[in-house]
Amino acid sequence: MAAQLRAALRRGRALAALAVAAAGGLLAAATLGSGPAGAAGGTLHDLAEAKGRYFGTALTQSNLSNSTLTAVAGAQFDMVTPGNEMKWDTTQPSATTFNFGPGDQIVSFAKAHSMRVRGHTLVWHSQLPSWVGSLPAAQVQAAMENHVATQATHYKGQVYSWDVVNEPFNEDGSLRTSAFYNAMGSGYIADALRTARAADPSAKLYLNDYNIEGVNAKSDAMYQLVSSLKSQGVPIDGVGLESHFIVGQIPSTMKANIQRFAALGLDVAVTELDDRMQVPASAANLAQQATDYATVIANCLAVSGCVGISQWGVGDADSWIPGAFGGYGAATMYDDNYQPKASYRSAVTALGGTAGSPSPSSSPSSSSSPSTPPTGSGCRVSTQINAWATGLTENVTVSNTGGSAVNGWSVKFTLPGGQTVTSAWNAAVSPAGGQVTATDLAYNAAIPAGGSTGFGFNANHTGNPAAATGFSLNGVACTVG
Ligand code: 9MR
Repeated sequence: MAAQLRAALRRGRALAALAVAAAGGLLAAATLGSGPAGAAGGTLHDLAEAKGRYFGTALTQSNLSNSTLTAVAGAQFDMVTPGNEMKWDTTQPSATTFNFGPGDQIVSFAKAHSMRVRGHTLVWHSQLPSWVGSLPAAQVQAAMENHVATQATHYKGQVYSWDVVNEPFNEDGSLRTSAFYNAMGSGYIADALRTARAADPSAKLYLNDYNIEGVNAKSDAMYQLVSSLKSQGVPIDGVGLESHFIVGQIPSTMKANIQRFAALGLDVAVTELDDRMQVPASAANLAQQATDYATVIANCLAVSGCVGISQWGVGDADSWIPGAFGGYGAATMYDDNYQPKASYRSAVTALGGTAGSPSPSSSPSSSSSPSTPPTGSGCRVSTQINAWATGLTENVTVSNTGGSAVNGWSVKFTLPGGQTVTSAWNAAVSPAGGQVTATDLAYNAAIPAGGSTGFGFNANHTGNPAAATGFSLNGVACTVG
C-alpha cells in the first residue's frame, strides 16, 4: 500500500492520495520504509510525499552509469532535474539541429524509477551555443520562440515543470544582459513564458535564480517581476530558489521570502540545494550543515505553496561545487562513497521521520574528515564586464575579508568556454582559457586585512561573454558579490 501511495503521489495527485492514506491509517506506513543509503526511518521522498511535497535531485547523463549513485537516486528521490542535458547547448547546438537524446535518457531513468522531471532550462544566458549570440538582433526572438516551442513540445506531458527563464537577474536586481535581453528588452521573459505555455499547457512554468532565497534586492526584483507578469495575465506558475548555500549562511528571511511569493498564488520550489564548506570538512561544519538542511526543509514545510526541494546532485562525489569553488566541497547529504551524512539524518528528521544513529560507514569519508580550516582567510570578488559581439573586458576586484594581510596572491578562476584572454593588467594571467590563474605583479602583492586589489583582462569570446566563476584567493574560495 505504501508503494501505491507513492505511485499516486507521483502522478501528481498528492492531496487526494494523502486524504485516502490518512483515512486508511496508512500515513505511518509511508514513513517506515528505508531504501539504499538511507538512515532508518523512511526515505526522503516517502517522507516528503507524506507532507505533500517532493524531494528531488539533479542527474547528468554520466551519472547514469554509476550504479551506486543511481541506486541512491532511485531509492531516495522522486524528482529529477537534468544537470545539463536540457540546456540549449545540448538540445539545439546549431540553428537547424535539435538533439534530445541526452535529455531523453534522463527522462527514461526518471520514468523507470517513478520519478517526475523538472525541465531545466529553456532560456538562459549561459550554456548557450555561440550561434545564438551571433544572430542579428532582429532574428533572436524567432530563434528563441522556435527553441522554446520545439523543446517544450518534445517533452510535452513528460515534465512536471519548466525553468522557462533561468537566472534573469543581476545581483542588484537589474535584468541581466543576454542575447535575449539585448534583442528584445525585458519582454523576452513574457514571450518565453507564453511560448512555453502554448507548447505544453500542463507544465508548471517557473522563473529560477540564485541568491533570491532571502529578502534582498535581487529577490525584490524577482517579486516585482512575477507580480507584474501575473497582473498582465502572463502564464507564470512558480519561482525557483536555487539555494546554493555556504554552511552557516541560510538567510534568516528565507521563510518570509517564500511566504511572500506564495501569497501571490505562485508555487515556490527549492531547486538546486547544496551547502558548501571548506574541505577537508570539519566536524563543526558537518554539524552546521545538518542544521542548515533542517532549516531549509522547515522553511519549505512552513509554507503550503512551497511544493518541493531538490538537491543539486546526489552526493559529494558528483557535486559541481569542487569544480567551481576551489577548496570547497562536501556540499550534499551523501559523502564521497554515497553514505548518508549528518545532513541526511537531519533532513529525515525535519521531514517528520526518525533518523537512526550514524552507522560506521556513514562517518565522514577521507575527503570530508574533520580538520581545522586555515584561520584569517577569506575573500570576496566582484566582477565587471563590458562585452561586445566577439570580445569583452572584465575587471575583477578582490577583497581580503580575512583577519590578516595577504602578502603575495594568486587568484584562480574559470573562464566560460570559448573565452580566450588576449591581454591583462595589474596581474599576470595564464593560461588564456579554462582554469586560469592571475598572479600579483610584486608592486601589488600586499592586500591588507579588509583591503582590496583589482586586476583585469581583455578576452575574445565565441558567444558567451559571461563573467568568470569559481574564484579563489590563495586556495580559499571567494564569495561573489
Ligand atoms: O551542474 C551544472 C554543471 O555541470 C555545469 O558545469 C554548470 C555550467 O553552467 O551548470 C551547472 O548547473 C547550474 C544550473 O544549471 C543553474 N544554476 C547553477 C548550477 C550550478 O552552476
